[in-house]
Amino acid sequence: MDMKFKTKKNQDMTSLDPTNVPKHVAIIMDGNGRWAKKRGLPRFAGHKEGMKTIKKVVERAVELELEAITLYAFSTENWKRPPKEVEFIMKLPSQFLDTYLPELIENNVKVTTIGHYEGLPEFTKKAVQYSVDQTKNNTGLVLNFALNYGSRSEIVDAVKNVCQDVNSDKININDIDEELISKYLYTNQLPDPDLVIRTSGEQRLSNYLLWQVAYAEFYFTEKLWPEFNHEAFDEAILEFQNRKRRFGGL
Ligand code: V0D
Repeated sequence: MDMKFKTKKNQDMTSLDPTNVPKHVAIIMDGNGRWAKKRGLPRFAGHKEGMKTIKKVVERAVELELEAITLYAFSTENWKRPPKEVEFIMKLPSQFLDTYLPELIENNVKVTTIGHYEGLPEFTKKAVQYSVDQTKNNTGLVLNFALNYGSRSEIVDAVKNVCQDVNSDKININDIDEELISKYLYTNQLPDPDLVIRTSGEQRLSNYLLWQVAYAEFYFTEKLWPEFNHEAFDEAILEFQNRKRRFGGL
């Protein structure tokens, strides 16, 4: 083995440690439109290509036995895009599932969603609901799609529900602590993300999982989402592990 890159504890810094992967990776899949533009293609083509990347990342996440990945598929801000583009994007879940649902089931993947799902078009909801139903008893990777999602709105919803439960004497004001707040968020079934990945060179959180990423590592890459692949995902996880090792060595 190459002896050049090792920590004090004699850990190899150049290859993935499969026993120390992040539990939950949250991803902002940016750069689909830019990928298409670079090739003289319409933005739609980039969104379609982006679905192939989801497949690759899910395959790798299954291999590495991650607990969950949360993908920012559609934010509440994305409604401001041209109507034709929104219309196209809303057809992607059913396309994705037509192609990949059998493979997800085979891999014991459980599909879930967070966000204001009821605000999506009927045909989009149907496709997503079907895949959630078909995979609800699966016990492997949780593939969580943030759809019509905004983090501040999620926190507003949580506050309202907490107040309602105080009003109806289900809980006492003194019961409110960080753990309770976490249970009122859409992500209550999941561990907090330990790694956030954003592609396409942007370095912002864009109203994504604000509460949940309090202790997460952030990984930014210039790669556009359609260019992101197994190797790029491994690189992000390796960087996560190396940061943990450096921190652990202090
Ligand atoms: C567009 C790149 C898969 C990023 C990927 C409705 C933006 C392709 C889904 C999907 C989108 C969602 C739920 C589900 C199965 C698949 C998806 C949207 C956008 C927003 F159960 N790709 N994808 N959903 N894009």
